[in-house]
Amino acid sequence: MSLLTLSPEVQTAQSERQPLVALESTIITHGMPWPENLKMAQDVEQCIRDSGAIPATIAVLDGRLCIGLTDAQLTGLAQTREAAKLSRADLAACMAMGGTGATTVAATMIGAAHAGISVFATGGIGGVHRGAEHSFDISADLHELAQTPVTVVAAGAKAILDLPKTLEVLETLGVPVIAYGQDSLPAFWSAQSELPAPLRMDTSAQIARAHFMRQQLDLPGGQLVVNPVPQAEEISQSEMAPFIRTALADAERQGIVGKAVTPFLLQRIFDLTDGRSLTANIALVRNNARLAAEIAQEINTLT
Ligand code: PSU
Ligand code: MN
Repeated sequence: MSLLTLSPEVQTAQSERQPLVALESTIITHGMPWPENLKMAQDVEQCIRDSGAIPATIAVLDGRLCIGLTDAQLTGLAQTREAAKLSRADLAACMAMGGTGATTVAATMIGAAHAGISVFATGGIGGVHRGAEHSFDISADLHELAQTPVTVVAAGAKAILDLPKTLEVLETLGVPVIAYGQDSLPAFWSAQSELPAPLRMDTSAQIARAHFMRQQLDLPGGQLVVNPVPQAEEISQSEMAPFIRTALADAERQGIVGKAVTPFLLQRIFDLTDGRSLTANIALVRNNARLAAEIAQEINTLT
Protein backbone atom coordinates (compact mmCIF):
# COMPACT_ATOMS: atom_id res chain seq x y z
CA MET A 1 0.00 0.00 0.00
CA SER A 2 1.36 3.41 -0.84
CA LEU A 3 2.15 5.84 1.94
CA LEU A 4 0.14 8.75 0.56
CA THR A 5 -3.49 8.97 -0.53
CA LEU A 6 -3.81 11.55 -3.28
CA SER A 7 -7.16 13.14 -4.07
CA PRO A 8 -8.31 12.83 -7.69
CA GLU A 9 -7.57 16.54 -8.26
CA VAL A 10 -4.02 16.20 -6.92
CA GLN A 11 -3.43 13.00 -8.89
CA THR A 12 -4.35 14.75 -12.12
CA ALA A 13 -2.23 17.78 -11.24
CA GLN A 14 0.78 15.56 -10.60
CA SER A 15 0.46 13.59 -13.81
CA GLU A 16 0.07 16.83 -15.78
CA ARG A 17 2.91 18.54 -13.90
CA GLN A 18 0.70 21.39 -12.74
CA PRO A 19 1.93 23.58 -9.87
CA LEU A 20 0.62 22.51 -6.45
CA VAL A 21 0.22 24.39 -3.18
CA ALA A 22 -0.09 22.49 0.10
CA LEU A 23 -2.47 23.70 2.83
CA GLU A 24 -2.53 22.69 6.49
CA SER A 25 -5.57 21.46 8.39
CA THR A 26 -4.91 22.44 12.02
CA ILE A 27 -6.03 25.94 11.14
CA ILE A 28 -9.38 24.33 10.19
CA THR A 29 -9.86 22.10 13.25
CA HIS A 30 -8.05 24.07 15.97
CA GLY A 31 -7.62 27.58 14.58
CA MET A 32 -11.10 28.74 13.61
CA PRO A 33 -14.70 28.08 14.72
CA TRP A 34 -17.31 26.19 12.67
CA PRO A 35 -18.69 27.12 10.14
CA GLU A 36 -16.22 29.90 9.23
CA ASN A 37 -13.45 27.29 9.23
CA LEU A 38 -15.05 25.33 6.36
CA LYS A 39 -15.83 28.45 4.36
CA MET A 40 -12.23 29.63 4.81
CA ALA A 41 -10.85 26.23 3.74
CA GLN A 42 -13.01 26.14 0.61
CA ASP A 43 -12.31 29.81 -0.26
CA VAL A 44 -8.59 29.39 0.12
CA GLU A 45 -8.59 26.33 -2.12
CA GLN A 46 -10.53 28.33 -4.72
CA CYS A 47 -8.10 31.27 -4.44
CA ILE A 48 -5.31 28.88 -5.36
CA ARG A 49 -7.21 27.51 -8.37
CA ASP A 50 -8.07 31.06 -9.50
CA SER A 51 -4.38 31.95 -9.24
CA GLY A 52 -3.31 29.12 -11.53
CA ALA A 53 -2.27 26.32 -9.15
CA ILE A 54 -3.91 23.28 -7.56
CA PRO A 55 -4.57 23.15 -3.78
CA ALA A 56 -3.63 20.12 -1.68
CA THR A 57 -5.06 20.28 1.83
CA ILE A 58 -3.23 17.74 3.98
CA ALA A 59 -4.66 15.71 6.89
CA VAL A 60 -4.65 12.18 8.32
CA LEU A 61 -8.02 10.46 7.86
CA ASP A 62 -8.49 6.98 9.37
CA GLY A 63 -4.74 6.47 9.36
CA ARG A 64 -4.21 7.60 5.75
CA LEU A 65 -1.99 10.58 5.02
CA CYS A 66 -4.20 12.43 2.56
CA ILE A 67 -2.73 14.90 0.09
CA GLY A 68 -5.74 16.81 -1.15
CA LEU A 69 -9.20 16.31 0.34
CA THR A 70 -12.50 15.92 -1.45
CA ASP A 71 -15.21 18.39 -0.52
CA ALA A 72 -16.91 15.74 1.64
CA GLN A 73 -13.65 15.00 3.46
CA LEU A 74 -13.00 18.71 4.01
CA THR A 75 -16.52 19.21 5.38
CA GLY A 76 -16.19 16.21 7.70
CA LEU A 77 -12.88 17.44 9.06
CA ALA A 78 -14.19 20.97 9.62
CA GLN A 79 -17.14 19.59 11.60
CA THR A 80 -15.45 17.01 13.77
CA ARG A 81 -14.33 17.83 17.29
CA GLU A 82 -12.37 14.59 17.56
CA ALA A 83 -9.43 15.38 15.27
CA ALA A 84 -6.04 15.31 16.95
CA LYS A 85 -3.50 18.09 16.39
CA LEU A 86 -0.60 16.41 14.63
CA SER A 87 2.89 17.79 14.64
CA ARG A 88 6.13 15.96 13.66
CA ALA A 89 6.03 13.87 16.85
CA ASP A 90 2.45 12.67 16.35
CA LEU A 91 2.18 12.02 12.62
CA ALA A 92 3.48 8.45 12.34
CA ALA A 93 1.75 7.35 15.55
CA CYS A 94 -1.63 8.61 14.30
CA MET A 95 -1.15 6.82 10.98
CA ALA A 96 -0.09 3.61 12.73
CA MET A 97 -3.17 3.66 14.98
CA GLY A 98 -5.61 4.42 12.17
CA GLY A 99 -6.52 7.76 13.71
CA THR A 100 -7.76 11.04 12.31
CA GLY A 101 -5.90 14.27 12.80
CA ALA A 102 -5.17 17.69 11.43
CA THR A 103 -1.63 18.53 10.44
CA THR A 104 0.20 21.57 11.83
CA VAL A 105 2.73 23.52 9.80
CA ALA A 106 5.43 20.99 10.73
CA ALA A 107 3.44 17.88 9.80
CA THR A 108 2.04 19.50 6.65
CA MET A 109 5.59 20.25 5.49
CA ILE A 110 6.47 16.58 5.95
CA GLY A 111 3.45 15.48 3.91
CA ALA A 112 4.10 18.08 1.20
CA ALA A 113 7.74 17.07 0.84
CA HIS A 114 6.78 13.40 0.46
CA ALA A 115 4.31 14.34 -2.25
CA GLY A 116 6.89 16.47 -4.06
CA ILE A 117 5.06 19.74 -3.31
CA SER A 118 7.45 22.69 -2.90
CA VAL A 119 5.15 25.44 -1.63
CA PHE A 120 2.74 25.64 1.29
CA ALA A 121 0.42 28.45 2.38
CA THR A 122 -0.77 28.97 5.94
CA GLY A 123 -1.82 31.75 8.31
CA GLY A 124 0.93 32.07 10.86
CA ILE A 125 3.62 29.61 11.86
CA GLY A 126 4.24 28.53 15.43
CA GLY A 127 7.32 29.90 17.16
CA VAL A 128 8.89 30.76 20.50
CA HIS A 129 6.20 31.44 23.07
CA ARG A 130 6.48 34.38 25.44
CA GLY A 131 8.01 33.12 28.67
CA ALA A 132 9.74 30.26 26.81
CA GLU A 133 12.74 30.77 29.10
CA HIS A 134 10.52 29.18 31.78
CA SER A 135 8.10 26.99 29.80
CA PHE A 136 10.55 25.85 27.07
CA ASP A 137 7.55 26.12 24.70
CA ILE A 138 9.00 26.43 21.21
CA SER A 139 6.94 25.18 18.26
CA ALA A 140 8.24 22.22 16.29
CA ASP A 141 7.43 24.34 13.21
CA LEU A 142 10.79 26.09 13.55
CA HIS A 143 12.85 22.91 13.48
CA GLU A 144 10.79 21.62 10.59
CA LEU A 145 11.65 24.71 8.57
CA ALA A 146 15.29 23.87 9.23
CA GLN A 147 15.07 20.37 7.82
CA THR A 148 12.26 19.99 5.27
CA PRO A 149 12.64 21.65 1.86
CA VAL A 150 9.32 23.46 1.48
CA THR A 151 8.77 27.20 0.99
CA VAL A 152 6.15 28.25 3.55
CA VAL A 153 4.11 31.41 2.99
CA ALA A 154 2.73 32.88 6.24
CA ALA A 155 1.77 36.30 7.57
CA GLY A 156 4.56 36.09 10.13
CA ALA A 157 4.68 34.12 13.32
CA LYS A 158 1.48 34.51 15.31
CA ALA A 159 1.78 37.71 17.32
CA ILE A 160 0.88 35.90 20.55
CA LEU A 161 4.48 34.67 20.39
CA ASP A 162 7.78 36.28 21.27
CA LEU A 163 8.69 37.56 17.81
CA PRO A 164 12.30 38.66 18.51
CA LYS A 165 13.11 35.25 20.04
CA THR A 166 11.36 33.49 17.16
CA LEU A 167 13.59 35.37 14.69
CA GLU A 168 16.68 34.49 16.71
CA VAL A 169 15.86 30.78 16.67
CA LEU A 170 15.16 30.87 12.93
CA GLU A 171 18.51 32.55 12.38
CA THR A 172 20.30 29.93 14.50
CA LEU A 173 18.60 27.17 12.54
CA GLY A 174 19.60 28.75 9.23
CA VAL A 175 16.07 29.40 8.00
CA PRO A 176 15.75 32.32 5.56
CA VAL A 177 12.97 34.69 6.61
CA ILE A 178 11.93 36.71 3.57
CA ALA A 179 9.49 39.61 3.89
CA TYR A 180 7.43 40.07 0.75
CA GLY A 181 7.43 43.64 -0.51
CA GLN A 182 8.37 45.41 2.73
CA ASP A 183 11.29 45.83 5.12
CA SER A 184 9.66 45.02 8.44
CA LEU A 185 8.51 41.66 9.73
CA PRO A 186 4.73 41.40 9.51
CA ALA A 187 3.05 40.39 12.79
CA PHE A 188 0.14 38.18 11.67
CA TRP A 189 -2.96 40.35 12.40
CA SER A 190 -0.79 43.45 11.89
CA ALA A 191 1.03 44.26 8.65
CA GLN A 192 3.99 45.92 10.35
CA SER A 193 6.16 45.35 13.39
CA GLU A 194 9.14 47.24 14.74
CA LEU A 195 11.39 44.33 13.77
CA PRO A 196 13.32 44.47 10.51
CA ALA A 197 12.92 41.30 8.45
CA PRO A 198 16.21 39.51 7.78
CA LEU A 199 15.57 39.40 4.00
CA ARG A 200 13.26 41.14 1.57
CA MET A 201 12.03 40.12 -1.88
CA ASP A 202 9.54 41.87 -4.14
CA THR A 203 8.57 39.22 -6.67
CA SER A 204 7.48 35.61 -6.61
CA ALA A 205 10.14 34.87 -9.24
CA GLN A 206 12.90 35.92 -6.82
CA ILE A 207 11.44 33.70 -4.09
CA ALA A 208 11.24 30.78 -6.53
CA ARG A 209 14.85 31.29 -7.63
CA ALA A 210 16.01 31.29 -4.00
CA HIS A 211 14.08 28.04 -3.41
CA PHE A 212 15.71 26.51 -6.48
CA MET A 213 19.18 27.75 -5.44
CA ARG A 214 18.84 26.07 -2.05
CA GLN A 215 18.05 22.84 -3.87
CA GLN A 216 21.13 23.23 -6.07
CA LEU A 217 23.24 23.81 -2.95
CA ASP A 218 21.79 20.68 -1.33
CA LEU A 219 20.70 22.72 1.67
CA PRO A 220 18.18 20.91 3.84
CA GLY A 221 15.23 22.91 5.09
CA GLY A 222 12.87 25.43 3.61
CA GLN A 223 12.24 29.13 3.40
CA LEU A 224 9.79 31.21 5.39
CA VAL A 225 8.10 33.89 3.30
CA VAL A 226 6.28 36.45 5.44
CA ASN A 227 3.52 38.26 3.59
CA PRO A 228 1.74 41.17 5.32
CA VAL A 229 -2.01 40.93 5.99
CA PRO A 230 -4.02 43.12 3.55
CA GLN A 231 -4.43 46.67 4.85
CA ALA A 232 -8.24 46.63 4.80
CA GLU A 233 -8.46 43.79 7.33
CA GLU A 234 -5.39 44.42 9.47
CA ILE A 235 -5.48 45.27 13.18
CA SER A 236 -2.51 47.41 14.16
CA GLN A 237 0.04 46.16 16.68
CA SER A 238 -0.86 48.85 19.21
CA GLU A 239 -4.52 47.86 19.04
CA MET A 240 -3.72 44.14 19.32
CA ALA A 241 -1.25 44.42 22.21
CA PRO A 242 -3.78 44.68 25.10
CA PHE A 243 -5.91 41.83 23.69
CA ILE A 244 -2.86 39.60 23.43
CA ARG A 245 -1.83 40.47 26.99
CA THR A 246 -5.28 39.63 28.34
CA ALA A 247 -5.42 36.33 26.44
CA LEU A 248 -1.96 35.34 27.71
CA ALA A 249 -2.92 36.18 31.31
CA ASP A 250 -6.10 34.11 30.98
CA ALA A 251 -4.13 31.14 29.62
CA GLU A 252 -1.73 31.35 32.53
CA ARG A 253 -4.50 31.63 35.11
CA GLN A 254 -6.30 28.62 33.65
CA GLY A 255 -3.10 26.54 33.49
CA ILE A 256 -3.25 25.98 29.72
CA VAL A 257 -0.09 24.23 28.50
CA GLY A 258 1.37 22.29 25.56
CA LYS A 259 -0.63 21.81 22.39
CA ALA A 260 -3.66 23.56 23.84
CA VAL A 261 -1.92 26.93 24.18
CA THR A 262 -2.17 28.19 20.59
CA PRO A 263 -5.84 27.15 20.03
CA PHE A 264 -6.81 28.67 23.40
CA LEU A 265 -5.13 32.00 22.64
CA LEU A 266 -6.65 32.25 19.15
CA GLN A 267 -10.14 31.60 20.55
CA ARG A 268 -9.67 34.08 23.38
CA ILE A 269 -8.46 36.77 20.98
CA PHE A 270 -11.43 36.07 18.71
CA ASP A 271 -13.76 36.81 21.67
CA LEU A 272 -11.82 39.88 22.80
CA THR A 273 -11.81 41.45 19.32
CA ASP A 274 -15.49 40.59 18.64
CA GLY A 275 -14.43 38.39 15.76
CA ARG A 276 -12.20 40.93 14.02
CA SER A 277 -9.17 38.71 14.53
CA LEU A 278 -10.93 36.00 12.53
CA THR A 279 -11.71 38.38 9.65
CA ALA A 280 -8.04 39.36 9.55
CA ASN A 281 -6.95 35.72 9.82
CA ILE A 282 -9.13 34.67 6.88
CA ALA A 283 -7.96 37.61 4.74
CA LEU A 284 -4.31 36.87 5.38
CA VAL A 285 -4.62 33.17 4.58
CA ARG A 286 -6.28 33.99 1.25
CA ASN A 287 -3.55 36.53 0.52
CA ASN A 288 -0.88 33.94 1.33
CA ALA A 289 -2.61 31.37 -0.86
CA ARG A 290 -2.45 33.72 -3.86
CA LEU A 291 1.25 34.44 -3.36
CA ALA A 292 2.01 30.74 -2.82
CA ALA A 293 0.24 29.90 -6.10
CA GLU A 294 2.43 32.42 -7.94
CA ILE A 295 5.59 31.04 -6.35
CA ALA A 296 4.56 27.46 -7.20
CA GLN A 297 4.14 28.44 -10.86
CA GLU A 298 7.54 30.10 -10.91
CA ILE A 299 9.20 27.07 -9.30
CA ASN A 300 7.51 24.89 -11.90
CA THR A 301 9.25 26.77 -14.70
CA LEU A 302 12.66 26.23 -13.04
CA THR A 303 12.49 22.50 -12.38
N1 PSU B 1 -2.00 29.60 11.54
C1 PSU B 1 -3.26 30.04 11.80
N2 PSU B 1 -4.00 29.31 12.70
C2 PSU B 1 -3.52 28.17 13.31
C3 PSU B 1 -2.19 27.72 13.01
C4 PSU B 1 -1.50 28.49 12.13
O1 PSU B 1 -3.70 31.06 11.23
O2 PSU B 1 -4.23 27.54 14.07
C5 PSU B 1 -1.63 26.45 13.65
C6 PSU B 1 -0.57 25.85 12.73
O3 PSU B 1 -0.97 24.54 12.43
C7 PSU B 1 0.71 25.86 13.51
C8 PSU B 1 0.20 25.68 14.90
O4 PSU B 1 1.60 24.86 13.10
O5 PSU B 1 -0.94 26.58 14.90
C9 PSU B 1 1.24 26.00 15.93
O6 PSU B 1 0.94 25.32 17.10
P1 PSU B 1 2.03 25.18 18.28
O7 PSU B 1 2.25 26.59 18.74
O8 PSU B 1 1.35 24.31 19.32
O9 PSU B 1 3.25 24.53 17.70
MN1 MN C 1 4.04 24.42 21.86
